[in-house]
Amino acid sequence: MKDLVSKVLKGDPHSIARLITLAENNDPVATSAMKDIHPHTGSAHVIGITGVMGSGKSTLICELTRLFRKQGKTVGIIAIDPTSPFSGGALLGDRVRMTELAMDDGVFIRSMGTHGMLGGLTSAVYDVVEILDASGKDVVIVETVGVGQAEVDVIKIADTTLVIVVPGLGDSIQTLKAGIMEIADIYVVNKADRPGVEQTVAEVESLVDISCSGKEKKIPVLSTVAKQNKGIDELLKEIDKHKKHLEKTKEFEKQRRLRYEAELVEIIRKRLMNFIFDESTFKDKIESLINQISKKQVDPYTAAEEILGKILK
Ligand SMILES: Nc1nc2c(ncn2[C@@H]2O[C@H](COP(=O)(O)OP(=O)(O)OP(=O)(O)O)[C@@H](O)[C@H]2O)c(=O)[nH]1
Ligand SMILES: [Mg+2]
Repeated sequence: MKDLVSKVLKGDPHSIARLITLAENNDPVATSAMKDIHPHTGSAHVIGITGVMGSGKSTLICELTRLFRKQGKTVGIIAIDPTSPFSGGALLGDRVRMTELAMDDGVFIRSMGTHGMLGGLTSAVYDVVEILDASGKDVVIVETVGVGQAEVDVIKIADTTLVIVVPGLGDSIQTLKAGIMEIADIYVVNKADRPGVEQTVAEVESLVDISCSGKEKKIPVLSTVAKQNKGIDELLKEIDKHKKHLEKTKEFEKQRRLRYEAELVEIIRKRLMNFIFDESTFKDKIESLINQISKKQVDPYTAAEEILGKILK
């Protein structure tokens, strides 16, 4: 185990992959390794990228990664793929772009299924971010599709969050209005080669004006054509600017605390759920309470209080 940790800290890709798999499987070895790894984390810039399905997130990540590599930075990429129950494969958008990145030693790509996630992100995602950070990656990018809790949770993990929208999709603007407006640090209107881009940019900007009114910092809105590598330089500049802004203000620390709080809550939640629902101590009790609830001998609240009372004892 010590050997595994020291190899991960040296950036060995096989050891990184192995530890991630152990973490995904809730292996006790991983728990122990994660404890050793934590002191070595904190230097990676974590970037979250969310947006509707097919908006070009993966393509954008590939292009951004290329630029980071040109700057000599190493990159870890985590693609959270809700459509696939499999994990471990590399499922980033464009194959040619992918292959090029996959052959680069300075890039580590991992895809994770949302299988088994209860709405939000599992603690395994937090683990993977920590592992890649500790392995020396300068940048860690997390891709999530903009549906449900996972996209809201990504802001808790990421120092800098990008929300991707595309022209002509009234839907994506509606989604923004419906509440993810607050999560973006940078808006990207990708597929700017498509008709309607000016209108979409204008719509996003007017939403930004409303949500940023009275604040000193306005959220930037950029347009890109990821497929043709257009606008990526400017995007990278905005990302760097945001990072500098975080470092200059107290925001960076605040953001990190948000991540650790989310991670702590997730670990406790998972452990408690396992304790209550997997341990045999409670299994029979729960079965019998469910029977009683069905027969109206007890109500669900009283039953829940009985279980909680046992834990708190
Ligand atoms: N026209 C146009 N197509 C693009 C652009 N960027 C990406 N695409 C294409 O859009 C499709 C989806 O791209 P992805 O990068 O896989 O999008 P994604 O958001 O990662 O998709 P999911 O992970 O499935 O949600 C691909 O066929 C890309 O080639 C762009 O700027 N313009
Ligand atoms: Mg993708």
